[in-house]
Amino acid sequence: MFTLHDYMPSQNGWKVRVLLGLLDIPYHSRIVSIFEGESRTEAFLKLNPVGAIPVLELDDGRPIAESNAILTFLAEGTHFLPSDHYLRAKVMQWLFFEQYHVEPVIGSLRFWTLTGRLERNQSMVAGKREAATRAAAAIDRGLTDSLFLVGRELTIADIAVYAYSHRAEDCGFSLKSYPAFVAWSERVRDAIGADYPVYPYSIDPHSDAGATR
Ligand SMILES: N[C@@H](CCC(=O)N[C@@H](CS)C(=O)NCC(=O)O)C(=O)O
Repeated sequence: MFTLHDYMPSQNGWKVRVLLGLLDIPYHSRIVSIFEGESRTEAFLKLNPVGAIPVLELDDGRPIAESNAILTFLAEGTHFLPSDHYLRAKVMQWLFFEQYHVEPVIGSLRFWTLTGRLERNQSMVAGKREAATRAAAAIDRGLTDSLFLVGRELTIADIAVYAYSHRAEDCGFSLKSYPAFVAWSERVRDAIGADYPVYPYSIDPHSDAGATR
């Protein structure tokens, strides 16, 4: 059985949990206490040299890190990753977009906001907020003529981009000016279903959630 090295408040981990669930793949969950340094131990760095979850460990022990690489691995041969050459490249386009324009932007702002780290990162906040606006506008424009990011069906592009972007309001960012984005969020939420909660950082006593520094 696969093992998912995970941290429940992580939306990168959430992406993988969602796809494993939608594909009905049983797995063993191993929680990594990232704020206590468990992702930086020698043993964990052998699984992922960067020292971050999620990591999917295969039955034979081989690890795959980076949430979107894991999604691609799991989705191969399923309707979540089209086999058509062009559509596959379009899925990749959104996966790379997510890692550059969404996760390090909305993901970071949300993390700082929810764990009391905004003030200590103040010098980067204005730039990130501007980048978040650009990302939301890009997602909105990308959805002008289509139900999902790539065609008419949910793909791993939607799961990846939705993971952090639909939580933008957690860091005080209103999505009201992006109607196509909001309508798509509702479609993705309905397609995914209610079995995949977003966990607050406050479930982890080591996260400093609630601090104001
Ligand atoms: N680009 C990576 C980012 C992974 C990442 O930043 N994981 C965070 C949790 S969301 C982590 O494990 N941080 C622990 C650390 O940096 O020590 C992905 O998409 O998987």
